Amino acid sequence: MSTPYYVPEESIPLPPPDADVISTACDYCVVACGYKVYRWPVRGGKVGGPAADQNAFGEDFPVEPLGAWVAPTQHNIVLHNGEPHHVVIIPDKDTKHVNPRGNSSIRGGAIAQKVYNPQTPTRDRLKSPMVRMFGVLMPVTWDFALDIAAEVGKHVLEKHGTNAYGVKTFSYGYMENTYAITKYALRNISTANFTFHDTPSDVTSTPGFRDAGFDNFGPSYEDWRDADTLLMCGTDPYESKTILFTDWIMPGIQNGQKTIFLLPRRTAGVAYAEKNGGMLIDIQPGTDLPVVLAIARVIVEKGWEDAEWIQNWVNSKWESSSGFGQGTRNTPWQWRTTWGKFQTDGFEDWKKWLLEQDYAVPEKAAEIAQIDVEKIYTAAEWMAKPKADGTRPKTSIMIEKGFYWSNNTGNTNAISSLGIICGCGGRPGQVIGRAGGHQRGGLRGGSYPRNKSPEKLPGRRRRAMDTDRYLMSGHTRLAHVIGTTWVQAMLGSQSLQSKFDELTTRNPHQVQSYDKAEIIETLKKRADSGGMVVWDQDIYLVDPIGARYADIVFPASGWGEETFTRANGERRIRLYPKFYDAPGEAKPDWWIIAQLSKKMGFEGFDWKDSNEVLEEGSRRSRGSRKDFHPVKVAAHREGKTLHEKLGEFGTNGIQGPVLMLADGSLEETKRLHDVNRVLPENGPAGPTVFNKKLTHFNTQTGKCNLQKAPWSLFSSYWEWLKPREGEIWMTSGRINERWQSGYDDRRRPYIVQRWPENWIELHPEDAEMYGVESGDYVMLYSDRIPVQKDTIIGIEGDDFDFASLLENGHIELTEAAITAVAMVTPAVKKGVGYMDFLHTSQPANALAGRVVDWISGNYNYKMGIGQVRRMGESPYKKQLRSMSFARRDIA
Ligand SMILES: Nc1nc2c(c(=O)[nH]1)N[C@H]1C(S)=C(S)[C@@H](COP(=O)(O)OP(=O)(O)OC[C@H]3O[C@@H](n4cnc5c(=O)[nH]c(N)nc54)[C@H](O)[C@@H]3O)O[C@H]1N2
Ligand SMILES: Nc1nc2c(c(=O)[nH]1)N[C@H]1C(S)=C(S)[C@@H](COP(=O)(O)OP(=O)(O)OC[C@H]3O[C@@H](n4cnc5c(=O)[nH]c(N)nc54)[C@H](O)[C@@H]3O)O[C@H]1N2
Ligand SMILES: [Mo]
Repeated sequence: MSTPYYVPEESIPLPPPDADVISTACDYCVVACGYKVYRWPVRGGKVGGPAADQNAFGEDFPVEPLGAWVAPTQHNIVLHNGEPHHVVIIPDKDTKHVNPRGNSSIRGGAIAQKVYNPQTPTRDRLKSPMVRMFGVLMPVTWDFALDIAAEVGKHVLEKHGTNAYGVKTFSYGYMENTYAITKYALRNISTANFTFHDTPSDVTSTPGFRDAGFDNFGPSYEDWRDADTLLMCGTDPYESKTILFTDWIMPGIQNGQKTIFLLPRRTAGVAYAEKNGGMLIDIQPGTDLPVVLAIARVIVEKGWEDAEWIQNWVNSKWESSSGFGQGTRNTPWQWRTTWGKFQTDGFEDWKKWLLEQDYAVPEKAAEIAQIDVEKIYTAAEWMAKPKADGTRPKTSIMIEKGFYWSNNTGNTNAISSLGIICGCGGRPGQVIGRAGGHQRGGLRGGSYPRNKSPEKLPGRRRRAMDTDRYLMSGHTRLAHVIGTTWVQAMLGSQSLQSKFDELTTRNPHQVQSYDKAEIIETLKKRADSGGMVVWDQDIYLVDPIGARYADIVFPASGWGEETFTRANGERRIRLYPKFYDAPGEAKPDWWIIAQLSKKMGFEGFDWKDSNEVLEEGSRRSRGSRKDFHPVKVAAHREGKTLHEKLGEFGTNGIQGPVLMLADGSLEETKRLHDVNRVLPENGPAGPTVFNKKLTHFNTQTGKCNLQKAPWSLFSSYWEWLKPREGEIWMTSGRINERWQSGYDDRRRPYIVQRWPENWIELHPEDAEMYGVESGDYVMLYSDRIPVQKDTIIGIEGDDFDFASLLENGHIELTEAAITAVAMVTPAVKKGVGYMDFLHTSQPANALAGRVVDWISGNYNYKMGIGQVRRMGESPYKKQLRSMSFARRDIA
């Protein structure tokens, strides 16, 4: 253990009036608040003064009532053009959107601490490429590292085929980067062994939304505010989308919004809602589906459904069938409905099915979820009961990870249907969508070669490869890892880690030479012998993927170190300009990929800067939810680059998809599925594409598909997993103060002090059963973490059901254990332990099974189980300097 202590700086300089001002956005969560960077040279010792005409803010200091504008954590010193500069980075007080009051979360508010400064804990940023020789990662030149990577890469492709070449990458790391990475991996290497940081397979994260016709990010932030009733499933946006909660949802609640949370824990956002008339439906993990369907059942039994909406916007029998032409069943929806388990002939058919499901009877659902049944009736009433004057409440539904990382297909199907009958989708304050995770930086430079994936059921379309299972089977010979911890983020992480060990460090072919040719030979032999070589591209050396397994490490540069573009959770596209020099030889991800691709002999990677990458990629955004292609056309007409044009929009950005009108002006999109929107009569002008989603839903007819959501597809797993004697659920998620694996937080002394290591919330009764108090060190362990061993070719539809997998010997039970500091609190439901989802040294995922949702291919990350054993007192139990065991569910 370290001895975390943090002594705040006392004063920081104010920017002088002539400081450079650069508009950007926060690097962290999907909300992406607008920020301004004030930058001025250290040389000369010039600083701003307290009078309004002496500083860049034009304010007299100290300003009231919020006190000083700038906190010590908002100042840093960086190199800019090789010269030390002060930077002050604060939320933009002048922005009109996203964070219009200039607010920020704890994370974003301290983003200045993220930038590299050798005098701070960021000093260990990766500064040069490294190659592992004699067991040690040694700094080398770019050419040395890239030559090796290219030669070994080409060999793996030639000798072992494209699928032996695995690429696991962030999906969000700015469009310039994701475009380059996918062009390399999907268009050039063309490997099916490809996926993103948050899923083992490149598949949709919300299959039910996809099939119902909902875009994940249709709503705009004001819609969440303007709903009369807002159901939030599996998320407290206060913790994970803070400004969306404080600046959009809280004003809604103050305005009378009825807010419902579906969560196993009471958090600060829940406490605030409850205090203002809202409600928590405190389910046990994995039981959302019966509760959601029970709410729907109450609604249809009372006849409270939005009949007019259903009449106009739900596919009838003939419309449903029109999706099934004579040819191949090639849309994901057709593919999934071939099981015959989801498709309905419209509302009456769906209603009939719903009323036949015993688990959707409120009393039964309440029993499964262990909740008070009255909450189901209340939710139905708030969401759908017409008001005294006959008008309907405007209802919206938000989902996020607790909901769709627990029963992925089932929950997203069920919620789509509940949303449809409540009239959610496409109207102000009446929307359904994801709250979001990371920012939206994906831009595809190639398509996934699905026909190469081994995942196939007879007569059905192939599904994207499960890259973890493929690796576990020893097929991956080269793994190129870009901006993810991989091992700790995926499930059954300890058994995954031991496979990595076996394939890399325990393989006999280890580099014992400084000679490039010999290094290449050794790594080729490793791959040929059934082992694996690893390239890791990151901003820090991460354990174990970089520190232990990587043969080559590529140092990446990120936020503020290159000019980039990204969209947020309401499709708002903004420019993130470079404002300081990256450390050492670190290079942006697109550049690293371009050099490697060129050395491997691929063409089309001769970009001279990030703007060129985006300009090339812009056409790939056409028709997507963040279509910005018309912005490029407009920019060129004005003699500007795309980046220059995007920069003009500042922190307000431009909300996609962007249309160009006949007169050449640009039109933004407030919400998707906007049934009231009138598109230009003369059709799309210039480069514009009219996506069906602009005014309709994303289905064969443009109307929604009402689908069944059978509990049986998931219940065999849930029943088997359900805590047995002495066990509790081990679920996990985010807290406000920490960002992801903590790569920046670990380098912020005050966050380390507050959250020095993994912790677990335990209910007082469970704590008593285990003899544990707050501040005790506990061991969390299990000997029945299920892991699906192999890829099977199914014959019967049910072959992938958990019970069949178990019966047919495809599931192996593994052991796992991690430590944590106990936090005893009634905020968490009895029988549930809740911990941080990603501490690199104590990863929660060790305790969650590596079994994918068999319809979608996603992991159900939230579904862990285990036991608790007290180890003794942690150092935090008695000293008050670090950690805190005070309740967090306080408004
Ligand atoms: N502060 C902070 N914010 C973040 C992040 C971060 O690391 N830190 N990460 C970002 C990213 S990448 C993502 S994807 C998003 C995720 O955003 P969220 O989905 O909001 O985050 P989580 O905390 O993972 O999950 C939310 C809640 O799900 C609940 N939960 C657990 N099991 C179940 C279940 O079976 N059913 C239901 N209904 N709820 C359950 C837990 O109580 C948990 O508090 O957050 C983004 N924002
Ligand atoms: N139990 C459980 N497991 C989960 C989840 C859950 O809710 N519960 N959620 C899943 C989800 S939604 C997510 S997003 C994943 C998160 O899992 P990861 O993707 O593993 O987590 P991050 O910390 O976001 O990883 C980012 C990595 O990229 C590096 N990095 C930062 N900036 C850059 C850059 O500009 N370039 C490069 N090359 N590298 C950079 C960081 O140092 C860090 O190592 O976890 C998944 N796993
Ligand atoms: Mo995520």
